[in-house]
Amino acid sequence: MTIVDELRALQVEALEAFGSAADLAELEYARIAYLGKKGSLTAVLRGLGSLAPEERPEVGKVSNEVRGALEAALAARKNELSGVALADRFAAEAVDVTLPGRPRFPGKRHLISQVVDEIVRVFLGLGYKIAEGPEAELDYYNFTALNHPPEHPARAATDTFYLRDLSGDGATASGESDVLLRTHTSPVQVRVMERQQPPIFILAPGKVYRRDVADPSHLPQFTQIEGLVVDEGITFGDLKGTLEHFVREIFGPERRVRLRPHFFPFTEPSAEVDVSCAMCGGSGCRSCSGEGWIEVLGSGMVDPNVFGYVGIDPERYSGFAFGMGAERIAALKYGIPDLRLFVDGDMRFLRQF
Ligand code: 2NL
Repeated sequence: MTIVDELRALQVEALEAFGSAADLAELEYARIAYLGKKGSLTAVLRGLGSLAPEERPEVGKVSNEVRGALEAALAARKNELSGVALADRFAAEAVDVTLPGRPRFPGKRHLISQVVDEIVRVFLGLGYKIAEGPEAELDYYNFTALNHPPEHPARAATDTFYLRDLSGDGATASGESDVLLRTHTSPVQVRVMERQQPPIFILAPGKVYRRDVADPSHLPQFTQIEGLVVDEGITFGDLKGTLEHFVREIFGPERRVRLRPHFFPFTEPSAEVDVSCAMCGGSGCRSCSGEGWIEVLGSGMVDPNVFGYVGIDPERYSGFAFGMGAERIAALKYGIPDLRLFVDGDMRFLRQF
């Protein structure tokens, strides 16, 4: 075989190798094999030196043609394979914009916080101010100034969490007071009356604590909302109108309100407030135990003894007060059968609201 035949055979072989390279890496191997420093074409050209002078022009011409053909074929195949590689990458990274989105559950306010906000808005609308105070409270503000006699059962260590229990009746001769976790937010209102003369229109929402075992209708910690109005000429009619407005704002305009006589140490007279049952409209059903009415809060006219403790003149001023549990209001409004659901932290329940 002449050297020219060898070159032509090499060209055919190399073109075949370039054409069958499946990707850029295989093509690079083929380039090195034929056109590299130690490649087949280079090896043939090295043999040129031993040719007879009259053969050289012809062989040189053919070898240049072969090199040119191989380089052109290599460039064309490289171009082709790069296009394929890019198309493969686009296919692998493709995003199907027609797929439905994955559902996300961003955080939200707890149902009790939402209900407290809703109630707060109703009273802000009536011109009330929000009042706050300590959760660790003095016995004096939680019980004594609220007209609880020393032997009142709510003061027992079985009903109230004591943080500092000095003597058993709330105070010592030195004037020190027991410290407890407040059992209602009334002490917040006592503190306001102590430093501010009427007119007083306040709402006191906050956490309160009672030594109860959790069951469907009791929690050892819950959220109380109390309201207090003190001014000249405040009557029981003002109390009733205020509570009717509140009930209709929170539960709906068709609900009726009923006041039942009751007793609280800090109000006289006192009344419990019932709302007509949402389930039966008042005729009686399972949800209201056949009563037609459901209790939602306690209320009354501020006892003059309480005014005595805080330095407000009971001859000039009168007032009303009310208190409710936010968890109980939420349970009634949303038909929730067990208050413990609010504190168990089960997201399947909480997410619904
Ligand atoms: C209930 C009943 C009530 C009050 C709270 C109050 C506060 C002051 C003076 C007089 Cl400073 N009264 N608060 C009055 C009546 C009822 O709460 O069932 N709470 C969960």
